[in-house]
Amino acid sequence: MIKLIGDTLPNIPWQEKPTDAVGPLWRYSNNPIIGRNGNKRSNSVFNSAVVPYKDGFAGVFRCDSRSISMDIFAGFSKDGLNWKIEDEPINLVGIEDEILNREYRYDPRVHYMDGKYYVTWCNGYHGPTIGVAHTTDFKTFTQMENAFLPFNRNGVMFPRKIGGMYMMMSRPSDNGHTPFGDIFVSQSPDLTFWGKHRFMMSTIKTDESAWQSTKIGPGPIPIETSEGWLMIYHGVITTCNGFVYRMGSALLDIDEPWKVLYRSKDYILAPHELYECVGDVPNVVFPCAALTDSATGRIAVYYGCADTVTGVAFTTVEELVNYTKEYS
Ligand code: BMA
Repeated sequence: MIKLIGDTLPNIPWQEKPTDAVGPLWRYSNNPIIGRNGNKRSNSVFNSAVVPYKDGFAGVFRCDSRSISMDIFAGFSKDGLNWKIEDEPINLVGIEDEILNREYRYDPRVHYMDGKYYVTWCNGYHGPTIGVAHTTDFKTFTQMENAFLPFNRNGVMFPRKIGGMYMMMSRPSDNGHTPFGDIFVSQSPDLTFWGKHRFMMSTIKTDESAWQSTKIGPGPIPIETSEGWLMIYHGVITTCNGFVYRMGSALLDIDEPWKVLYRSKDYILAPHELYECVGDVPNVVFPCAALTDSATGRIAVYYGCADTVTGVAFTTVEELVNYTKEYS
C-alpha cells in the first residue's frame, strides 16, 4: 500500500471520484471556488496557496488589482472552499528597507515548518526573484532575504529539512514571459544562504511529452510518500495561440530530491473547462498548493485557472503515484 506521510486532516475538502472522470485528478463540482472579485479591488484571484490553520484553513492569495498590480493577500476559511480574503496586502516587516521595498509580488507558496508558516513568492527586486517570509498568525509576516539573484520564479520549499539542510526548488528565468525553463534544487543551512544548486529536471522537447516542451516549474510543496516525494508541477507548450499550461507529476528520491525516479509523460490535468480556457490569460491551469490527509491518502490541489479564478481538484496518493509510474 502506498502511504502518504504527514499529518491527518479530517476536514480536508473532498468529493468522491465521479464514475465518468478521465485521468487521475477530478475537479470540484462547484469550481471555481474563488471568482474575480475575491477582495475589494481584485481583477482576478489565482495561483494561490492554502494550509491547515487552527480549526480551519489560512492562505496567501495572489490578487491582481483593477489597476493590474500584483500582490499577495492573507485569507481565511472554515472549510477550505469558502474564503474571506483581506482587502489589504500582507503586512511585511523585517530585515531591511532595501528588501522590503515592494515592486510586485505573485504566485505564493505556503507551508508549516519548525513552528511557523513559511511563504515564498515571486518577488520583484530588479526583476523577478524568490521572496521568503514567515508568520505565525497570517497578520504580520517577517520578510527574510531574497533566496536567489534575479531572474527566478517558482521558488518552492520542501516541507522539512533533508539531510540536515533546507531545500528549495526554483526555475531560473528571464525578465519577461520566459520561453524556457528547467527546475533546480538549492540547499540552505539557515533559509538565508542558498547553495549546492542541483539540476532536477528539464523540458521534454519530443512528442513523447510535448505538453511540457517550452518550460516547467514546480507547483505545490512536495508531498512526502512511501514512494518518494510526490511533486506536482506545471508544464508549458508554445502553440500558434501562445502558451498553454498543464499539470504533471513526478516522484523524487526522498534523500536526494534532485534525482527523479518517475515522471509522467501524460499530463494529469489540462485546461479543458470553460473557466480554465477563458479568462485574462486563456488555457492555464497553474497549481500552487495541495492539502493532504495521511489517514485516507486524500489530496486536494489548489490551482489558478486562466490567470483569473481559483479552482480545486482532488486525487489520492494511490491514484496519483500509480498514474505517475504507469505513464513514466
Ligand atoms: C507565468 C506566471 C504565472 C502565470 C503564467 C500564465 O509566467 O506569470 O503567474 O499564471 O505565466 O500567464
